[in-house]
Amino acid sequence: MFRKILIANRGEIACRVMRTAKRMGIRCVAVYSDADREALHVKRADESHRIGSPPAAESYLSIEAIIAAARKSGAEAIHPGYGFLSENEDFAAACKKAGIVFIGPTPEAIAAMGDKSAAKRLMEKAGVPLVPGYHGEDQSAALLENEAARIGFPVLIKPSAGGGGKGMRVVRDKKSFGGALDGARREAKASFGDERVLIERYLERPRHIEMQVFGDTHGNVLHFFERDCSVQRRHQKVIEEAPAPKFAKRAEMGAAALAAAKAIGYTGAGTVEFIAEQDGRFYFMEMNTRLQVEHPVTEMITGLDLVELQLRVAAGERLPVTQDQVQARGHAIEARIYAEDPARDFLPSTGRLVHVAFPPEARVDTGVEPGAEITPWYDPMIAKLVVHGDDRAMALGKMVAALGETHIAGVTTNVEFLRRICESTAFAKADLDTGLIERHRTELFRPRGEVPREVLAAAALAELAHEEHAAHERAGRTGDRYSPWHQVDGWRLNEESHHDFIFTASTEEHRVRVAFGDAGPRLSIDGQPHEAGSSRAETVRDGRSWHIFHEGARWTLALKEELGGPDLDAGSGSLAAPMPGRVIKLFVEPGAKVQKGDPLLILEAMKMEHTITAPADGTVKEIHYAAGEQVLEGAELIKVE
Ligand code: MV4
Repeated sequence: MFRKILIANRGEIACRVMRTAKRMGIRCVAVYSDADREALHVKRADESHRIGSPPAAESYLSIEAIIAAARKSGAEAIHPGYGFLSENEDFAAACKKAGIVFIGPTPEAIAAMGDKSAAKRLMEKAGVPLVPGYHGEDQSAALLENEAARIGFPVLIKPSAGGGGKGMRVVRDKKSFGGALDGARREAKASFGDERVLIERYLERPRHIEMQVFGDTHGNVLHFFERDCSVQRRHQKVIEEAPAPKFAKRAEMGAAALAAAKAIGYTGAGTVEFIAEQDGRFYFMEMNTRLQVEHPVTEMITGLDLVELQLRVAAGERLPVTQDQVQARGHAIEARIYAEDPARDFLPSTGRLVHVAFPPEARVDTGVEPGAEITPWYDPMIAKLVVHGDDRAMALGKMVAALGETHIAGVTTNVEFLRRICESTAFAKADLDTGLIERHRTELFRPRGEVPREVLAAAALAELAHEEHAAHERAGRTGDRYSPWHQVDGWRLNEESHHDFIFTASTEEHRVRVAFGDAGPRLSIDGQPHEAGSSRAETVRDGRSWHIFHEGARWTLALKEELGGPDLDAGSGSLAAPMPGRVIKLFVEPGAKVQKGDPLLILEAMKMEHTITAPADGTVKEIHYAAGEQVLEGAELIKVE
């Protein structure tokens, strides 16, 4: 086994790879751009090397910089993670040339699957089912149109060079074919520098189901079952699960995936992607020659560690299991948590993570910690939440709970959106296809309404508690912990015994009054008395704002101003007791010169003695009570000028 590996990636996948490598006693080398100096993957590594400036092209995509870092560190192998250079055949070849093991397939296998059209021809030869269509070299318009008619409308024109849905055109009848072809060619040329297209029968409600495969260098190839990744948004996966629900063709798909992998002598972790019709018929789409983002759901149902297997296979070991030994147990679901704003067309949200808390019950793969920054330079994924249950319903229940306990502040996230998907009837029924989000957009994107009163109440009480705590801190510093100058609960300086808070949340404005009585605080919200409810809320302070996590939603309330609170920096004035009590000692007489902090009198209330001190240097003008006298709430005790 390797003694030291370099991870040519960042974020959660770099941390994920390191977790397994460290468990196996392998030393880990991180690489980082200037934007990632403080990143978690750098902290988690045994050693780290700077590879360039923030743009990926100048760092994480720089083959030379990464090979140089590997040489310098003495790493024997490089794990590419996903994205960046993971499917770059030149990188795999450069590693080989440098005498470093690329933890992945051969450059030839990467190349064979990189050309999507050539891959389909190869798969056709290997007997892997393809969508009925045409993917030949002859690109004359007349021939393509004839092929479309032969396949039968609707058809889909796809760029040969592209994946990911870019430049695809649905054509519903023969007369629109010519125009659509011209458009598809122009877009393919602009996007991929290659105007060749292929034509397929258009599937109206396809599912995305993919098979995890693994090959070793001894000729063994296994599959680790399928994942359903149908819940996507603009070709970005949102939720993935394993096994695929309501899917009866696992064995056939497994056999097809093995045939695909064997056809190219595949080694390492790979994924064979299929599109499946609602009745289960499936067709090869493409093969990803890397570890996938969603690999954890496969790990959760099989109990295998795919990174460990990658390392073993790359080191020349045999796969440690046979196909029969790989069993699927239960159901796993993964949700991708992104720093993005669903209300703003999923615009990435950058900034510092003020607060990050994940549920202990879920597997959380993340590359960030509280205080980390989400920068505009890279993919804004914050974490992957993965749950496992005996069946899909149990896993789904766990996911809903886990999303509700995922509390992130500082950036906007898709957590609530994910929860809505998980709570939707379509997803609960596993009525899956790639159009699920679009079809249910009214339900999934409905506005969430006004700030709940419970949330406003929680914010007001949290702010009050915070101010009280801050007052005690100040009192602690000035040596008089019980001075009412430093209290915000019952003691007021010529003020009423309540606090008013005005909170704003986007266009809303609410006033919360907290009044103090013998039985504890009483709240009123926008003039209406508020009874504390039974729901729980977590509060996180962020400057003059509060983030309130309540029933799966996050609300951010800005404190507009505070009315009726004590002026803690009061230089002079009168001192009033907003709670009833008794003066038990006087330290001064009228006319006495006092210095800031001098004790003036002691008041006893609620079984506690409170020493009242001078707020500033000055002269005692009036004393309204003698020792032993009862004091009513709000009464002015003493006046200092
Ligand atoms: C299709 C299709 C329907 N019919 N092919 C989109 C990405 C590309 N890799 C393949 N894609 C599709 N190919 C035929 N013949 C629908 C899609 C498709 C899709 C596929 C998988 C996952 C999400 C998708 C979202 C929209 C369209």
